[in-house]
Amino acid sequence: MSPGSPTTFGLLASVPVCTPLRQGRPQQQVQAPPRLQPRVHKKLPVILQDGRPVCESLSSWSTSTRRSRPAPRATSPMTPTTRMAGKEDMKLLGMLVSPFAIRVRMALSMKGVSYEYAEEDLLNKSDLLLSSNPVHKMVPVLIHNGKPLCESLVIVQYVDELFAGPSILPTDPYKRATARFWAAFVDDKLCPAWIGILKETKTEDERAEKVKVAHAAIMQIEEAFPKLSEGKAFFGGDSIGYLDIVLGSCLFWFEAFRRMFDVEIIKSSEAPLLAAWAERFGETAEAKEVVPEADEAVQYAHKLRAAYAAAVTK
Ligand SMILES: N[C@@H](CCC(=O)N[C@@H](CS)C(=O)NCC(=O)O)C(=O)O
Repeated sequence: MSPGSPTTFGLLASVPVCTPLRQGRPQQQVQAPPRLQPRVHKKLPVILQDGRPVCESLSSWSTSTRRSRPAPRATSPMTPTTRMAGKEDMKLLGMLVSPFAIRVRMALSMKGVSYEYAEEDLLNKSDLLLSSNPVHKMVPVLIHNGKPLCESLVIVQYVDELFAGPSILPTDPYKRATARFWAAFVDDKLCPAWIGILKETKTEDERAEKVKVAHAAIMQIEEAFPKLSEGKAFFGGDSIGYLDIVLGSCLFWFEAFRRMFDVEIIKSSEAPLLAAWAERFGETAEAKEVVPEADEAVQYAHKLRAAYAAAVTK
């Protein structure tokens, strides 16, 4: 949108009944918006910007509040807080096979930021992790000049905003909001299902149920891929961006499940676009630099399942 161009915003938000879904998020049956996220959540609010729907309140807020700002640039804007990579005091608390930590490592790598990396033992968490993320006690935590930041999506956006260089999130406000919508979808719908395969399944039936949920989420992303990628190789266009990192960081775990349980989360027969995207993602320099071999995940999974089993029989 160029500054001053006519824009129509319509907000569909008038139905009063809200049912908490997860973490208090309102849930409401809503008529499907016309395009782009047509059958995903069916919830309010939806903002219509020039006829294009933006779903999820946090995504639409970012779009609507940017209305009067200057037109986006192709690279991260050099605001007073935007820095050149290189001389920052950055420490990342991560774990080799944590897809969430991998997102942050990929973002730092894309911006050319050097940082100290500390591998956490999640069965014996460090005092630094516990004091830096007292709320969730999880990796990743990025400690920048002594100040901790938690939650992978928050950290990736922080890194993107802080450092100059190619933008990780789309610079266009609508595409940016849409990328955030789908990132939230990956974390709210897909991740609990595939992590559930690892943690919560004892029988084949339980596993099959989790695989079904993960698969359904994948099919929705498959349907959205052509529009999000605009016919290009990646969600981010010709090179990887925010959504590529968010979803791509999970792929080696899907391969681990295939090896462990003979289940397929992305079936090339049913999700050919995502299957081809996953191949391309794995071939990128960024993925090769940071994403571990699936066997690392298999080994970790055995260790984790043994720890869960021991905890249950105590
Ligand atoms: N929503 C979080 C999820 C982070 C997460 O699940 N981290 C896991 C490792 S993959 C963890 O630290 N688990 C430790 C625990 O559950 O105690 C994010 O995006 O950063």
